[in-house]
Amino acid sequence: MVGYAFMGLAHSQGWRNARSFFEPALVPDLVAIGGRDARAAADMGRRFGWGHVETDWRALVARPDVDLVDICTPGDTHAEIAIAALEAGKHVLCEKPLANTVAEARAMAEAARRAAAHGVRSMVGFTYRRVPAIALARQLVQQGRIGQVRHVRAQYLQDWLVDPEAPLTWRLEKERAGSGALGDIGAHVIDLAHFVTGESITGVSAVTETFVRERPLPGAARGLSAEAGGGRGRVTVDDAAVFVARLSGGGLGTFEATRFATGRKNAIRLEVNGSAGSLAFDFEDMNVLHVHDASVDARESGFTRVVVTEPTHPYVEHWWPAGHGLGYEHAFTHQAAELLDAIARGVDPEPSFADGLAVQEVLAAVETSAASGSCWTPTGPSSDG
Ligand code: SOE
Repeated sequence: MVGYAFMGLAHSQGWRNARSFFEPALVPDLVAIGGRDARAAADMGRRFGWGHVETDWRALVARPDVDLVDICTPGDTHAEIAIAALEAGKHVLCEKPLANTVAEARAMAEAARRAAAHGVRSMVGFTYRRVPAIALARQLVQQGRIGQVRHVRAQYLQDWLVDPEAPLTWRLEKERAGSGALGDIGAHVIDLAHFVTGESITGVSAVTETFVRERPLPGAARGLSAEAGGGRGRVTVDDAAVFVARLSGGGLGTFEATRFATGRKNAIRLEVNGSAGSLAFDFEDMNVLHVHDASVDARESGFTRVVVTEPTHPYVEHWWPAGHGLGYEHAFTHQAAELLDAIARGVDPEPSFADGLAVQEVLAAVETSAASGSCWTPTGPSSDG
């Protein structure tokens, strides 16, 4: 695994729990953890039982005892590491968004396609697909239970940047992160819309905004001077992105991704309205899916609150008895287990790098639309044509 921060933690516990709860045909051996800061990597290695520490990702990829490379680094390094690993014949799990640009994502999808011809597998980490209630939503759409999709309403709301003095971390640097709320969290809801509906986004009209354009550099919080890495820096990504979309089946989508939704910590909301019913999900109540069946007599119809913890629901049989519920981390265990299973069975897992590329194309279209402003019509005296 390359990277040891938040995603490194989430993935590490995923690999460990996959082994115990899913009993995969291929048992993961945590061979080596890599990262520039040897102390931080070693600390993670100790906590989760990684066997070795490598400070150069190239050395990690070259190890003959490494069969799979898990990339948990910022987006600016994904393409280089993933392509090198695939060309070295190693399976790859890569965090989202797949890359920082469409060109990189395309090169990665190409490398994945070439590698797959030799049995080398790749997957992109859109983990929320593996929340049981979301997986159930997809099953219901596939079974035709909501009919033709008319609307997708998707939001990913966080608030960790509301404070203008919150530090300027790598997530706020275009060169490292590619984009801001759009790529970091908007990518998740774009992928969920694709996954749940089975359709793709064919076009967008977007606005983006950066509310706070300058922030203290991380060193400032540690009392460093401007010369030594303190001071203030410019935010080069969006804080929020809002867009409307058309779906390949003729429906309409509205999307919102923001780090300025004061009071919302990790609210992923998805509602799909179809000709025969609707589905609604909110990650803040992640074990629940609201299901509306329009064929039920009007006197009794409405949204049913389905608690998605039955052993017959996706993934749940591997965990606790009905009603005990799963959390954020379980989706990472499901991800690890499904990748191991795909490798063992010799099939290509999902979401593929091609799925990651499809999301990247939407991200790029949103940025192009927002920058051009061509669909933007100001209100006021001149707006009556
Ligand atoms: C930060 O905004 C972040 O950690 C994202 O990078 C993750 O993808 C998201 O799931 C939670 O928030």
